[in-house]
Amino acid sequence: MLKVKPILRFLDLHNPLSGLIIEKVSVDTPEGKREFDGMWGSSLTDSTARGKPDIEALDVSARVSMLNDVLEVTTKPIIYDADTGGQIEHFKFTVRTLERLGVSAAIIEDKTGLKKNSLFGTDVEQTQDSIEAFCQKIKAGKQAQATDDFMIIARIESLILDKGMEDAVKRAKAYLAAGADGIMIHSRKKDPAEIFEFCERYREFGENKPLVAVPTSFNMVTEDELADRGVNIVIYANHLLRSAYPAMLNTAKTILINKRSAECDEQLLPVKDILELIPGTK
Ligand code: SPV
Ligand code: MG
Repeated sequence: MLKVKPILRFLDLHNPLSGLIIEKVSVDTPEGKREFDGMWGSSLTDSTARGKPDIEALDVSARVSMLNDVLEVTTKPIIYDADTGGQIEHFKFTVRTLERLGVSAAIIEDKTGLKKNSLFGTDVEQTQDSIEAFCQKIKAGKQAQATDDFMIIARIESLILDKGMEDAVKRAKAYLAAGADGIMIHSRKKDPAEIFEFCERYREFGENKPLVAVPTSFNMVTEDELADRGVNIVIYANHLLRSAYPAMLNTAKTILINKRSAECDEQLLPVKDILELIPGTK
């Protein structure tokens, strides 16, 4: 898919129903049918959906069990958010498990210790891993793979942690040399300038390995603008859950206010449609 499309778009996954939306939704445009290419197994939305903080509190077995349920009813590729990847000795098993399950890629981020969500930036304590230790983790993961198909993408947190562009570029080179199949560069700025600068520097390596961007903060940037700068995968990391939560909260409040459900019905999926949403229910 990476070879034939200019840019791939992924959307957050937190249960099989969100997976089915990603699988099936499409819009007709003057350039033809447009759809999502795959699912992002977000640590933030998977944790949030289960009422847990995004600090690797959900263990790998719980995360994998959700993916397994998703894969029973969908077919599109999954990129799994593997957080820090955990201990190197444990990461090897995670890779084997994901690969066996049919997940396409895992992204590990170069942080160590208690992981906090990147979008907190420097508001919370977050520790970046050393280049040497993180390269060891990448190498161990690549060695653990049973086939050539699975991808391990290295995520750089230098811009998130205000360590600067030079640090980000240095790490990208080192991680690719250690065997990473691609790089994810993250930023929490509203302006995409630092992402664009990184893209330019990255293409100078001449490596041609996929580059991943997650435009949650710099959300004015378009897919075309990212593709023009050499981004290969764009991830909308949390948007399905962020849209579901206010809708559910509003329904709950409307019932409380009115002491009945008639007032919220207009905004809901009709009962007939929920019964027929999943094929085979009848
Ligand atoms: C996630 O979706 O869990 C991510 C992306 O890791 S972010 O929340 O921006 O760190
Ligand atoms: Mg995450």
